[in-house]
Amino acid sequence: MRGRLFITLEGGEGAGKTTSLGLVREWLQQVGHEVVVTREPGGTELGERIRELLLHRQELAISTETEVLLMFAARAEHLARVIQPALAAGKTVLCDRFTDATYAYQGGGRGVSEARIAALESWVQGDLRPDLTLLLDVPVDLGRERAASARAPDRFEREPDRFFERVRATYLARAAREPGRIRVIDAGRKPEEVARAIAAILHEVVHAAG
Ligand code: Z5A
Repeated sequence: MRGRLFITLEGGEGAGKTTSLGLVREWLQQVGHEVVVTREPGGTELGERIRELLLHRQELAISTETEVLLMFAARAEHLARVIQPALAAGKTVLCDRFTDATYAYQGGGRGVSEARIAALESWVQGDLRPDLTLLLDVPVDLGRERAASARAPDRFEREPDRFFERVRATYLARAAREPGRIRVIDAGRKPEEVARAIAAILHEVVHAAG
């Protein structure tokens, strides 16, 4: 069995992460990886409760600082109970969003300094970072259109377009700084074209990892 890769999917709303997740899992399983699929915020019982508070309890006022700390509280639990044990057991972890989302949404979107997020990242993760991040990039208006037709908006999805423009810009800036880890996929294309682009990246990166 092959494994032990930590792969994350990122992107703005409606970018197609959920759609792509199944495809990535199948691809990895076909080449012999035992895959654990999980998500953030969430992935543990406590994390899912934090997710509910953060996304769906719209009547609750949550300050920006509290929001960042809750994201990292959920992440600490997720790492301790799911991600690190799976990696230690030789499994590949496929996670729908991770810390790049905190930089994009709480950093770019809400204006929290990168240094504060980086301090929490070091504390909670030590030196663990994803091996590969698939960043599904889509223009904000197209992503919002797709998401709106898919389901009711969560607390983030009520933010104005300019919030999501900052989120997108932060993701792309991070990808420009870390082009080896963060691979940008033009997700504005047809699903089959997006799928082909993802498969090509997986082929290159996963085979290079051995
Ligand atoms: N968040 C945060 O702020 N800080 C953090 O640290 C973390 C998260 C970890 C929940 O994330 C929220 O948490 C998120 C950021 C915040 N808030 N927002 N926005 P989530 O990942 O659970 O929720 P989401 O980003 O809102 O996911 P989504 O809207 O479900 O997007 P998606 O998974 O990328 O899209 P999808 O469900 O695959 O596709 C949406 C629709 O588009 C659906 O009808 C598809 O059939 C369609 N679709 C997908 N691809 C295509 C293509 N290529 N063509 C046409 N139509 C398509």
